[in-house]
Amino acid sequence: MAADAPAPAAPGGGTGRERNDGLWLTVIWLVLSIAGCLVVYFVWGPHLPPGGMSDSAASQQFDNRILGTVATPVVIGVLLYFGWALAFWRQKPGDETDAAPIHGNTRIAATWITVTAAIVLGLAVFGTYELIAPAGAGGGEGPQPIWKPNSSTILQVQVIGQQWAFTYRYPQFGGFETTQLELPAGQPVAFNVTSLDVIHDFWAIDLGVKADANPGVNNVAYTTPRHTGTFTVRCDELCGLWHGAMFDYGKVVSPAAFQAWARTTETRLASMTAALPPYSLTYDPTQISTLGKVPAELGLTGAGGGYYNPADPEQP
Ligand SMILES: [Cu+2]
Repeated sequence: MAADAPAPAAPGGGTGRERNDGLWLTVIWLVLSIAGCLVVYFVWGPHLPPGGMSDSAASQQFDNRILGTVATPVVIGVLLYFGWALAFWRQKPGDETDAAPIHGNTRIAATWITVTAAIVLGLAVFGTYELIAPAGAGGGEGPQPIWKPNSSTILQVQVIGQQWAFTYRYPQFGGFETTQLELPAGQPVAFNVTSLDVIHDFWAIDLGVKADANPGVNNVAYTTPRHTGTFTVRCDELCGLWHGAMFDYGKVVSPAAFQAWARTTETRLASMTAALPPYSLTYDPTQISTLGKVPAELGLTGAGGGYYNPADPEQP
């Protein structure tokens, strides 16, 4: 059998019409793919998640635009071939003949391997670069991050997860702890993410930040908010009964507004901060003797938020 066999005849036998299916499919696929890629990149792209609220979010949106654009010709090719087969190659009523046997096509095989290898390897290089370029792309990098923002003024924010709330400590402002997450626009932020009990996951969706919160581990993630607004924070690791309720909202404000808020909050919570254990990258909840006063002052009830009392039977 010749290696370079011609394209197989349509199953079910021809009707006498000579139609070059390969040519037609290629032309239609090319036209639809060019149009589709332009629509995906330029029309749909700017609306893809997670938006452009931070540098890592914008970088992820760019990645999604590129990946969507690369996938478009593939999706169009599959759907077009499927539709074409249904429309033109279906079995005619009463036609019992078999389709022509196919024994391979070197040109198609070589093209397939070359194109798919180029796409996969190209995306691997692209993905690696995109992970490194925006200081870790908003992902948790563990306790010793390799990729850091190129800045000497990084705002440190500690994210403490526990069943079932996140609280935030600001070590550069006396180490106060609050349920409010506020960030200044334009300044790089280091999230030091940890947990007091089980594994949680700090996901600041619109900021493109996502880092596991593990007990006894400081997991660092970076981003730089670009403009003011509100963003959603969710726990993204199934962490118990009220996991679904473990979400809140953060704010990006102007640098001046942030300074005012942080100074005011530092002063307002000074007595509570004094009752907290000293700021540390991780905490051992069984060693924390501070009791119910802190959650109460944080305005939290039940098991959520603040440091829990190990002796409290209500606590996990
Ligand atoms: Cu959780």
